[in-house]
Amino acid sequence: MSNYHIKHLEEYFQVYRKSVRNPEGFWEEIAEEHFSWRKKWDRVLRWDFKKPEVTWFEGAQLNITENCLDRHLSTRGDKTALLFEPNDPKEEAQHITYRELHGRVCQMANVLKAQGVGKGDRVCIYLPMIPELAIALLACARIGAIHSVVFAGFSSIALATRINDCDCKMVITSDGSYRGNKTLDLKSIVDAALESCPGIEKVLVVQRTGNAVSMHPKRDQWLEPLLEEAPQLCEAEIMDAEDPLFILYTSGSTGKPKGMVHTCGGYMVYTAYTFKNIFQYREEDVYWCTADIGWITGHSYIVYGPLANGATTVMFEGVPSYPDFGRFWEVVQKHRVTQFYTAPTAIRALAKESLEFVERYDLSSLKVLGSVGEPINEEAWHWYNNNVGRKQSPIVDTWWQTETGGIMISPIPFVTPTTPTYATLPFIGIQPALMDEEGQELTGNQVSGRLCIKFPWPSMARTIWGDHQRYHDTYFSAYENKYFTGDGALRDAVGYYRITGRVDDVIIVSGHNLGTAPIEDSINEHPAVAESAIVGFPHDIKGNALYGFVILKEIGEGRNRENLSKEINQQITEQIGPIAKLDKIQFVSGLPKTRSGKIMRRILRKIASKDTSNLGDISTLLNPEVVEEIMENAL
Ligand code: 7RM
Repeated sequence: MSNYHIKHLEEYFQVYRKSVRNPEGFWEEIAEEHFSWRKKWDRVLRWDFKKPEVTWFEGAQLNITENCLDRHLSTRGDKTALLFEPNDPKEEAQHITYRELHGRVCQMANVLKAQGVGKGDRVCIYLPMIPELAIALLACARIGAIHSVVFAGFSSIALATRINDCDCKMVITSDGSYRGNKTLDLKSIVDAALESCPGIEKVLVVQRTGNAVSMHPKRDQWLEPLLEEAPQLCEAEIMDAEDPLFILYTSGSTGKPKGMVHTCGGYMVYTAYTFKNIFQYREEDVYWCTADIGWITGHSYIVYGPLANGATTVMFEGVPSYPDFGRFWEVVQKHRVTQFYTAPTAIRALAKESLEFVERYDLSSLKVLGSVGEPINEEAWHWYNNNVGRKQSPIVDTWWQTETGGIMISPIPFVTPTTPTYATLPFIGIQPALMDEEGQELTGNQVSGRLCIKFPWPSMARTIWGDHQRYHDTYFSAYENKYFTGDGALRDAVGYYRITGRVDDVIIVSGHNLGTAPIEDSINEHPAVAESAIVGFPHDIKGNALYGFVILKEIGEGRNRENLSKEINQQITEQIGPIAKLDKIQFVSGLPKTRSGKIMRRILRKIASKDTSNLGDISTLLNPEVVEEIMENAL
């Protein structure tokens, strides 16, 4: 018997030791006993972090959708797989069984094939949180096409960049999307993007909102009529374990977004195994992750991880504030949700509202609460624990990344004693290391440094699409033979990890990673702007908000600063999306720079956070006088 389901702390330590002493033996056993393979591997692991090159289950063949769908049909055919909760609480929820989901995935897979999509082709998915989104991912996986989901809050320019980077030939989208009391016109965003995407041959459009859209002849088709005619059976394409399953873009501190490539075999094994343990998932549970499938959390812990375990996974179309701030809890009560997984930013927003919104509902079904996306502050942790968990549901603070594919550091509920703000212990098979400034590993406890991982795990991204060199440089060049996460962390006296935040120029706003460089580039394109620098500052709800320091060329006739601020945010919204808008814009005459011309963000960060008691050494600056001016006019 392998250790698929860990039930107490001693067992965790014992299995952890086993996974570190003999990783290949350990993962082989998990893979063998809990998944269906068309062909077993020739070799469990091959790795070299210098190149870098990592393969898991080399030579094995499988299709992840057979594991997520087909193999459940005989035992769970009538069980709800997807539980769709619409934006409007008056619209009925949909319970889609495993049998029905299998049929619908096959139908969509057949449509994709008929439209010329084949194994290895890239398909961009730009959809709201409706069942067709999950179905589209699985349909691509069914036929071996590589999905690239773009979060439907990104602008047309951001969408076009992602479509072109991996050369997608198709886009799957919808006429529109509902978000609270708003209706967004997704199709026209796609139309605008496609003006600069010559590689797109076909656009399939799901009808959701019924608003008027323009359909480009030959290129665009409504999906429903095609689905209706498609057969409900589609033979699964046989994939190699190391064939790409999907690409998902994440922001870096510089340059264009990075298309992280995840592969079939290892990703399946690791997301399924972490899901089972970190949510202590049991057959009769109703699991709800509030993330959007446009992010890695949705890929791994709404779609693949839960379905691989035959779970019931809730997909929620709406927002926490609509029709009022009780919506999450209303849904928990309505569907008797047992595991609830959300982001600190949502918790903080809800904690600001009246407690009545929580108290109104029966939350007794909840067993496990999860947190992901950014550090959870102590206050939010206690609010969540006291009011949502009624001090009975352990909180799993799960640390991981788009690049890691699955949860890396997290308590196992009812197994690992939790401590507020701590992600606690590495998950089975994960070997973290903290590094000092000199590149030495900090051994022992009560140390803090930069967080690395020193041994491969099955769901790690294998490359950046089209740029393996950048994959090497970003993650494997800072410390020899280690994967560098970009985060800082501390290890306390008992060996628990606490993630302290990014140590690079990525800022996490409401749980979304934003690179400063692309935002600065966008601002600098404004004709009145000479130069700019973005930093994060603490924000009650968003965790961090963006503060822009902007040098103007000269303000032309009829332009004032207030208008300019609006125009700058408008420009950011168009080029990146509303999530990257600046909360504060300060016009300055210069930016503090080192002699080599680098902006000293450290100083700007302190000014933006109103923490100017100790600015550190500014004598090495090229222009120390500008610091005084910026401080005086700080917002
Ligand atoms: C899953 C996800 C990754 C970055 C990561 C961290 C931060 C995520 C936590 C966290 C503290 C956590 N993928 N982060 N989870 N920081 N505690 N539990 O969010 O690629 O979008 O972001 O998010 O900085 O490097 S992501």
